[in-house]
Amino acid sequence: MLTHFKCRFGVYPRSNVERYFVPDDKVSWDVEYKDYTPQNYTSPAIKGKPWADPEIGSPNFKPIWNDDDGNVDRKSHMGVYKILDGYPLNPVGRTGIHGRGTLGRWGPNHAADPIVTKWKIDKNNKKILQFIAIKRRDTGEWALPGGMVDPGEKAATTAMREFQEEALNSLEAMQDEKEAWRVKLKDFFRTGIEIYSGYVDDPRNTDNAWMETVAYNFHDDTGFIVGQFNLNAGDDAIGVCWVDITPDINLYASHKDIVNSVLQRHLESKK
Ligand code: RP5
Repeated sequence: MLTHFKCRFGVYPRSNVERYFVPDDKVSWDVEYKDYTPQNYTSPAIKGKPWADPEIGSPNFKPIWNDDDGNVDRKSHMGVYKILDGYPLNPVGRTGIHGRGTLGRWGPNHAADPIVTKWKIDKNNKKILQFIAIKRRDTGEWALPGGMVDPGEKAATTAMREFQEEALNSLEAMQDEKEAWRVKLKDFFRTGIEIYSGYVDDPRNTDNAWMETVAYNFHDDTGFIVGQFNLNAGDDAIGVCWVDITPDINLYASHKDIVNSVLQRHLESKK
C-alpha cells in the first residue's frame, strides 16, 4: 500500500510547527489513533494570494470537491478522496499536521514534471541514462524541474513550460532565443510519454492538502536536441545539470521513484 515518509516527520517547511508523531501503522485513516491531535497550520504567506483558496468556511468559498470547480481541478489521480467536517482528507493518510501549510489549494494541488533524458557513454563504453535536474531554491535539494499546473492549463503544457523556465531560464531569455528553442523543441516535446500520475510524497503535504503530479519523459536518444542546449537555472531553480540515474541518487519528494520508472522503461526497451 502507498505510504508517505517525507511529509510525516519533523518541522513543517518554513515554519516552526512540529508534525505530530504518526507511526507507520497509524498512517491510514482507517486505523484508529485516539491521541492524534496535530497542530493546525496554514502559512500566513499564502493568505490572499491569487493562486490560493480562501479559508474553509469563508462565506463565498463553496468548493466542489472531487470534481472540476470552475477551472480549478479538484479531482485526484488517486480516486475519490473523503471529506471530514468540511475538510478534504489526504488520500494516503495522516501527516501529523492539519491545515494547508504552504500549499495553495485544499485537497489536491496539481503539478507536472518533465523528465528530460539522454544517454551518456562512460569510460567503459557503458550507456548511462541521464536526466536534467534542478536545485530547488526552497530546500536546496535536487529535483525534477516541475511546477504547478495553472488553472485551465493541461499538465503536458505545464511540464514543457516549467522545463523552459527552470532549466533554460526562459523567463529572462530574449525573444529570438526563445524562438530558436521553440523551433528546436517543437517536435521533441511531441514525443513525451506519460510515466506517472498520482500522489507525490512532498514535504509540504498536510492532512488536508497534498501534491499530485503527472510526469512525462522526453527522451533525446541521439543527444543532438536538448543534449546540445546550454542549461541555465531560472525561476525557482538555483542550479541545473545533467545527472546520472544511479541507485544512490537522492532527490526531492518522491522524484527518485519517478526517475527510476523512467530508467526501467528505457532498460526494458533496450532488451
Ligand atoms: C512536487 O513539487 C512536484 O512533483 C513538482 O516537482 C513540484 C511543484 O511545486 P513547485 O516546484 O512549483 O514548488 O511535489
